[in-house]
Amino acid sequence: FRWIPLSKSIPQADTGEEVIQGLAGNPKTLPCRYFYDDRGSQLFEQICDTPEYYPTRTEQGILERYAPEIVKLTGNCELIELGSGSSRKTRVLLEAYGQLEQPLYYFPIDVSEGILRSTALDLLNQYPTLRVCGLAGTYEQALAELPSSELENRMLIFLGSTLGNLDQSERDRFLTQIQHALKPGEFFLLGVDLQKSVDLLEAAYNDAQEVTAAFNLNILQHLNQQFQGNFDLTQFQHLAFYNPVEDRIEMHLQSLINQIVKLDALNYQVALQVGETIRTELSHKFHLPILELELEHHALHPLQIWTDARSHFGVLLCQR
Ligand code: AVJ
Repeated sequence: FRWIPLSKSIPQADTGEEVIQGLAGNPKTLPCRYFYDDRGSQLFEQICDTPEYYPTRTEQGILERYAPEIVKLTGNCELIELGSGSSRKTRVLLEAYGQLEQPLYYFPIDVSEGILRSTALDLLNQYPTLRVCGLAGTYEQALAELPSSELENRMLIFLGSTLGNLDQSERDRFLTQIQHALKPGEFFLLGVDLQKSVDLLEAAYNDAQEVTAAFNLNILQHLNQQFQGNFDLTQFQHLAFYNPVEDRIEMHLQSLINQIVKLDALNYQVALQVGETIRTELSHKFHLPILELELEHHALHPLQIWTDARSHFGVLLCQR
């Protein structure tokens, strides 16, 4: 089995099952991957450039500083990235691995095919010797179909604290999948957002330009488009706050009125009371010693951990 350059999309009809499950639940929730249609991916890129959203630039700084060390620890390997988006932080790694002057393989995986294609083209222009094969699909789909190695060694890359979007049981399942996808000796590079003052955390999800609010509301637009829905975006407002019991930011969309919304393609409707919320995202903030234990528990052994000077963000290189 070989991946097809430039991009392969796993054709699997989206039944919307998880959407119905989420909206029928108590509390009401939506799977956060529905943020990332092409417009949502663009809005996320804009969030990364707001002054309040510190994670992207902090992680980038750590990678810039320590990429040579990462390369030294792993040697040449194939880079497989889950949730690659614009690959903006990964470019630092591509540069560093490029120094080895050996063939370099990069497999970006993203649910948003638009950003995957444009990023892959861009990278091929910028790094002519790079071999890029993209895969449009979910993490579950991708981990079940990882490319067979051309090289001895592979490294799975999971940056941006996307791990924080999973709840405990989802995280457990995900780390088990990573464990099984990797052969002993292969690597897992993980970026995670760390616990810090509530003010800084809440500001990062309530930026003054309200890009995060637009990003949050766009999930409804995506559902409208994909499932013939009639969500009225002006009848919802963005909420984001820290939940100190669970150590996580929660994003919600709060209904401004009593309303009934239909998703025709799913033959489903949902009633919302004024003030009721749909929880759209969890973003856990990690405590490194606890996370290390959790990784060890999945046979992913942290070899080295790097943080910024303020310990706002952590990058962990783990070996299976
Ligand atoms: C990059 C998906 C982890 O949870 O911080 C940014 C997404 N949501 N602002 C995060 C996000 C609101 C982000 N992840």
